[in-house]
Amino acid sequence: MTTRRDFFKAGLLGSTLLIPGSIKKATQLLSGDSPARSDKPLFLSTWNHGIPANARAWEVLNSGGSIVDAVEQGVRVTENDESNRSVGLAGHPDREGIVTLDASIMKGNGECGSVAYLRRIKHPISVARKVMEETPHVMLVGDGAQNFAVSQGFPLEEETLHPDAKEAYEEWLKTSDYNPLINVENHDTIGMVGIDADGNLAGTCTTSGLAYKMHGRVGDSPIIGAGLYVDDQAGAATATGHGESIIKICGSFLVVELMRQGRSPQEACEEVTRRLVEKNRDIIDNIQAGFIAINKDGEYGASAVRPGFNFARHVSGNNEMIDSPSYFT
Ligand code: SD4
Repeated sequence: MTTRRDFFKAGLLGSTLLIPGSIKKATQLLSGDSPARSDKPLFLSTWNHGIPANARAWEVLNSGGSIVDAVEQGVRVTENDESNRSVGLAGHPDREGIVTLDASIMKGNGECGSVAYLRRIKHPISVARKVMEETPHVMLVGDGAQNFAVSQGFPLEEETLHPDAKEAYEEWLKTSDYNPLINVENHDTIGMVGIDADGNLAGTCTTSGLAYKMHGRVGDSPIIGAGLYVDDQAGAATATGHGESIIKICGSFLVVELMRQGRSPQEACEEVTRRLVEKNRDIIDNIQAGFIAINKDGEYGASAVRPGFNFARHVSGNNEMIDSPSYFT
């Protein structure tokens, strides 16, 4: 059984974070009492694939792109990665064997766009950006989103499963065990938040969602306020993990609102993780969820329900993985 621990304050003190090239005390990086400070620009991205995504974002910003260009181009690297089973068209399908993609993008001035239940389009994040910039709407789904993408010049890809995803799906079909929970083995959505040298914030989130989900299921990633929220006056946050529990607490919006009220990014992420745990007691033993955040001053934080969540931080030319603190040990 999972045991509750007063991790966030006490647990961090004894723990260390493994970082390529160096080992730092967790308290030096992530602590509710002394916010982790960073120089600007800064990028944070969820999971190991955050490293190449951050590297691309950094490159785009350094070559004159805007912060929104950077976070879009950054996660396109992950959408393109054929070895990734939870982002892009090489991802796991739903229970009918169909890959459907969700993505969102947001700028610190409140402009945002998203797509959900999108098929056969390689870069949903760029379609979300087009929704933001070329339509009077925030969100397009399904056939409408696909038609819009095609009208904007996005190619329609073949609807075939990646061979590894096909093999796993055929294996799953033998039992068709419907378990719409996300645990540590079943993750990989990329969420990225970034801040430029002038304090402009932006964020992106893109996923193929929960493996073997019901056809038509949409997670938190394309829901503004759930999977992503950005406000130049306060900060930016994004989420990964079990989408239903993140939606129920408006997770990313809540992180940003707590930062607006003066909490550090670390305190805000921890408080929202606590809220998620409290509201999802019945399934909490089977789910993972994590948050990362930056505030308008370039301080950052992260937290997760359980161990295993990590994120990539790119600052001052250093791109490194950091293990997130977690509510349960
Ligand atoms: C979803 N939040 O669709 C996404 C999945 C995810 O790590 O983040 N997996 O619920």
